Amino acid sequence: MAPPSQKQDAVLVGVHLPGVTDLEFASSMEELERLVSTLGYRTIGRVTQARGHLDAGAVLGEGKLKDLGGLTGGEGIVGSPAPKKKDKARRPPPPNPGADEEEAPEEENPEGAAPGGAPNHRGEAQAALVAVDHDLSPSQARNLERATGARVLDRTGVIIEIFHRHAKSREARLQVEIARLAYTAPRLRESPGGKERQRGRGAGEAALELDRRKIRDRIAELREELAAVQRDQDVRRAHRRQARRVALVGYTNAGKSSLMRALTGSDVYVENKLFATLDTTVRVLHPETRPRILLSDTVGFIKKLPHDLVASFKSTLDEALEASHLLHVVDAADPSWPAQLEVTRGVLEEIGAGSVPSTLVMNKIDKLAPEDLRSLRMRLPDAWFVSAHDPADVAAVRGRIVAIFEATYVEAELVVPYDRQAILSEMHESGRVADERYDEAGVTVRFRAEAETIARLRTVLARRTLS
Ligand SMILES: Nc1nc2c(ncn2[C@@H]2O[C@H](COP(=O)(O)OP(=O)(O)OP(=O)(O)O)[C@@H](O)[C@H]2O)c(=O)[nH]1
Ligand SMILES: [Mg+2]
Repeated sequence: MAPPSQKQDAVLVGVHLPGVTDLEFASSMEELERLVSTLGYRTIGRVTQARGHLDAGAVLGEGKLKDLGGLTGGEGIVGSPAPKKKDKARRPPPPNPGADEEEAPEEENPEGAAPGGAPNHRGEAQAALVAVDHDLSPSQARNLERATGARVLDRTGVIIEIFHRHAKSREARLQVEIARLAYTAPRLRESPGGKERQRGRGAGEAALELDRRKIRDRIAELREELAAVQRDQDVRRAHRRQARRVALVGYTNAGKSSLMRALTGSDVYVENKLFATLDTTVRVLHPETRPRILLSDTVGFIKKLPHDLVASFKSTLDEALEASHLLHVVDAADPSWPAQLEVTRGVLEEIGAGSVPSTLVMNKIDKLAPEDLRSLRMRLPDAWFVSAHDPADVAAVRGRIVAIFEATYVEAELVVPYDRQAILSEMHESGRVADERYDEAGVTVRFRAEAETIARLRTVLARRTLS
């Protein structure tokens, strides 16, 4: 999906907590910046602080909160009056999200001013979004909104927004909507200065409870719809189950879709953005093998993937989980690849794919210095080292995929009578015909294929010969 045409500004907030290394902290902030950019915002500043814990009130200490307010046009104090402007961004999605309208930042903020309304007294650029690299409690989020006058999203909120905007298939859209509502329900509150306030606190609470109930009902409805969509999917999947399947899995932006394109000659979506792919796509390995090998491209993983999304995306990934082999793609040029590798392994375990045979594919080696590549090769002797942009590497990957399947082949010699040519063509379809000799009884075929295929063909041949 195209990003909003008019980029808006964001400020990132990170607290460097004890036990987190400098590299981990830096790469986490870097990743947040990319997530925010995927949402269509430009990062104009970062407010970071080393602290022993996250402040229960507003995450940051007083001084840092003031700095943050300076970047957003807010007062920078928790006691600031709630912003008056009726800003959709700050409000939860409507309890009936069936309409499912796009929430592009510029729509929320047509004038391009900070949602707080008041212009920054220094007349500087004001950020409309504060993205916090930690999970926020509803009250921390509210306090930060008060102090900054900006929209506040935590990491989970940012990720859910991205999924919400990018999900295309019916199934993915339903899954994201469920995750989004589940995330929103506890964060619902009376809108400040709204009608409920005037009607008195009791009425406000009742309205809030009603909204929450509507959300719960809506989630139940969506779950039913999802179950129906998934039943359809299962039927379609069952038809494909025969085929041999390889799934590309890995951290977001590792290069899965790039490899998929190169290996299948297809035009799946590739972008230097996080979560470019949200749906599983299946294509045939190209040039085609006999029998065909199918390749699936899947949604990328990310650290702290909201648990709800892991659960809901499990079914998007089911397709991949049925693969007989996983290619675990890693961005070898990203210094935090070891952590990304661990995250991916963790999620694979969580969704029950931990035992599917897999091969590590260290991608983007064109970006590595020769000495770094050498030491990586020594460290990971079983991994494949490739650049998805190098046709020779891609051809090698294809060859290795084919070899994985052919390694399980066994060889047999079958005699096919001349009046059974259909069987001969089936053999060409389902395995590798090494040699054909023509004699009186028929064609003697030296054939390599999976043991079950050979057993099946033998049965077919024997049955027809007897009759
Ligand atoms: N230099 C270099 N860049 C690569 C390579 N492979 C992929 N990229 C780039 O990395 C970025 C991400 O590639 P994608 O193929 O979209 O990554 P992905 O793993 O599908 O990402 P998600 O769908 O977000 O999970 C794109 O800008 C690619 O052009 C490579 O081998 N070398
Ligand atoms: Mg992709």
